Amino acid sequence: MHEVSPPVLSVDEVPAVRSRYDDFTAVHINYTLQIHNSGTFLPWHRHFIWLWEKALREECGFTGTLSYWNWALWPNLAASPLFDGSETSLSGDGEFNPDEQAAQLTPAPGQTITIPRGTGGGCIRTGPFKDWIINMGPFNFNESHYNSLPDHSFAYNPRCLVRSLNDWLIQTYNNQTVVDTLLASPDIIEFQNILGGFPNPPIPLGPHHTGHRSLGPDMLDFFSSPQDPAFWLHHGMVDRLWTMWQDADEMYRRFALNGSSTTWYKTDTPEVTPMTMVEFGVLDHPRPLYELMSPRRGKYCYSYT
Ligand SMILES: [Cu+2]
Repeated sequence: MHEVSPPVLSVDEVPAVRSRYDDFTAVHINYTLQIHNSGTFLPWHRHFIWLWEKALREECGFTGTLSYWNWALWPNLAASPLFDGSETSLSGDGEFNPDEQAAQLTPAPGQTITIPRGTGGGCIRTGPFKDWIINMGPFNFNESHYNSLPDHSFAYNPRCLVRSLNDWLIQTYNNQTVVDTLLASPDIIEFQNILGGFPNPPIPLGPHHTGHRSLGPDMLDFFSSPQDPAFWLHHGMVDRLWTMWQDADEMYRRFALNGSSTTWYKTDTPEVTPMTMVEFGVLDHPRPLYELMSPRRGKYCYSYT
């Protein structure tokens, strides 16, 4: 029997939490070992970004709606309106860091992929998030294989936001062919395998992972990635594609779920069902998954174009 860390009971008392934004990051960290590569991944993140939009609208006076990063539209990240470094962007690349190296990944036994380094690797240079301070992380990816959260999970560690734009990743793994293949998935198992890339991926490295990786180390952080504001638009795209896939077959896909509620599909928790409860710490009360399966039911009322 594996131990999974208990939920955050009071994020307000966590030293690293210095802002409302940090509440969201701390909650994501706290549930990381349940909500990724698991049966709760899609509905949990749907509700997480919905809570974010709600906070923006109700607490920050935002009158718009959460948008999404349509990966395939922008094969050159630095030329996209999202990451061109302009005042209306989410800021662009980081300073060039000569120490950043190409990465070698082994997504399956006997299979090695060399990912060229990105173009930055240092603190963000331009745009609205220049001089932005993030307070949590970084985490070592191997810590995601633990059964409980690392000791330093909520330590206060103020630092700049680092980016390293990587067009190769976006062009290779987040192109329209990949998106079309994902949408053609016959069942939720295949949909999750293609999106997540693990385990036994039909396409090595899924577009969820590579979208994170294409922006650099802070966005790639398995625990604290919400600290990069692009997180919300990346997960907007994930939610959009899940919505499109669900909408294509109301009868069989609306409540289709696959996996346990432990990260890496560990079997120490049962297979999720629509009745499985998921938690959101200080952000919301626990919800059964069935409430999170349709953008047009219950509390939700949104659609994608
Ligand atoms: Cu996440």
